[in-house]
Amino acid sequence: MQKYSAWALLREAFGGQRGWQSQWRRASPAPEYDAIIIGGGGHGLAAAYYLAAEHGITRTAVLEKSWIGGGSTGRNTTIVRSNYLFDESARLYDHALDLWQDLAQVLNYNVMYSPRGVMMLAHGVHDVQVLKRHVHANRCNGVTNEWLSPEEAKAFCPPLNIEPNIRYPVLGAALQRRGGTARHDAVAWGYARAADALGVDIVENCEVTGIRRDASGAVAAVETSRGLIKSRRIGVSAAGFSSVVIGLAGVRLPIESFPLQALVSEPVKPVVPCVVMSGSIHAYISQSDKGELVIGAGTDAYTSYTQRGALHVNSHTLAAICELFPTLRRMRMLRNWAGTVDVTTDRSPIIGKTPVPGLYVNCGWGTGGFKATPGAGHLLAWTMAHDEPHPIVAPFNIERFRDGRLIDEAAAAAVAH
Ligand code: FAD
Ligand code: PYC
Repeated sequence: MQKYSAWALLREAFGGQRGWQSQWRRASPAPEYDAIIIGGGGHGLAAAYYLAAEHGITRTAVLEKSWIGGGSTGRNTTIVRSNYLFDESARLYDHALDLWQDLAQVLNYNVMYSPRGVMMLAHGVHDVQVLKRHVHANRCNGVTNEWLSPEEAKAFCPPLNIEPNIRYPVLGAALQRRGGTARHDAVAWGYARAADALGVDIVENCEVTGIRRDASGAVAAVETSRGLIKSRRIGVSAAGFSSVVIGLAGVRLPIESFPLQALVSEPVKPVVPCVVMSGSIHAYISQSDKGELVIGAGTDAYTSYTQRGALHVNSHTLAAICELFPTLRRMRMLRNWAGTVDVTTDRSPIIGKTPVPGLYVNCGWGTGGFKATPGAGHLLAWTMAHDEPHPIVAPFNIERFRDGRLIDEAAAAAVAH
């Protein structure tokens, strides 16, 4: 027979949740919501906003274990683009890009979306073939993208070194003029303020530690560091930690988590007018409106949840940046950091229903989910409200890994991983 300690019996009597001591003091019933979103990043906050604004589901709680926007939303390098290869991805990322156009007006919050152009460099024959394939596939799908000669690339970005004898010669570039940047934390704050105004509760310092299911197997409540909260509709948008959170309901995801690093220089006057990326040399650069050069690397080579990365990754990236932009060689680094990204086998996200009734997931955006923030939130909200996948996200289901219907976007991810 199983033995219980007095503490375990007391905890059981108060519902088994970790915050049971405070429940003892308060002895109030657990609050109940029409929807819960786990994760207060841009995606989760956007989902809560669209649930309220477009589906009338205003009794929604966003539960965030630390502070809103403190995850990858506030750590990313803000690149927005939609030049992915496959038809399914073209629909998904262009849907997000469409929402970026008037997001500041919709939220009445300046998200500083700046379509200054995203240029992807080719350094070898294989790069040229891959990027030209993307240009042609994008144009067939109505997604803007064009091929530039090295001279045209330099005209678009004057500090770029196109000398033929350098270690990474520029043989051409794919340019998406509609791509660009936005201010990452303003996106989280804008969605949070707009959702809050519609009645959504945003609860910070509230870590979800358990997901409870009823006798039929459907979700019924979450256990949190602040007590039990009930809901029959739960969306998980906890990038980097999604397999841990979804695992609380007994579902396994084909996801691995890696650190992804970036850094900024001291601020200087405008010098880099667009975004320049190079997937094959693990480096990319843009300049923020504050003047800092924003530089990023590929993912670290090992799995980790640490949100800090290995030094050699940055030094490799900076060597490549200095070769491509010799005028920047004497710049100083101001700060560096990392975030945790959750990566699927095919480098495409998972959005939709899970095998557990009432439990929905939005994850696996890897190195590229910032650009998707409005679209991911919009489509997750639709899916939760209708209890069926929105047609745009239907191909991005969990079952594709079982059925072999992968959407392999590793080359379009542009950031090596
Ligand atoms: P997050 O902002 O990470 O939000 C998830 C939230 O869930 C976090 O706040 C976390 O605290 C919370 N959470 C986790 N577990 C729990 C729990 N148990 N209970 C409650 N809350 C929990 N993408 C691009 O498109 N362009 C880029 O230029 C780009 N650059 C990047 C550069 C770096 C260095 C990094 C790290 C990422 C980059 N990305 C980029 C990827 C992008 O940042 C992410 O895909 C995107 O921000 C994910 O948004 P999110 O809202 O889903 O996640
Ligand atoms: O997806 O465009 C992207 C990106 C750039 C840097 C990290 N991710």
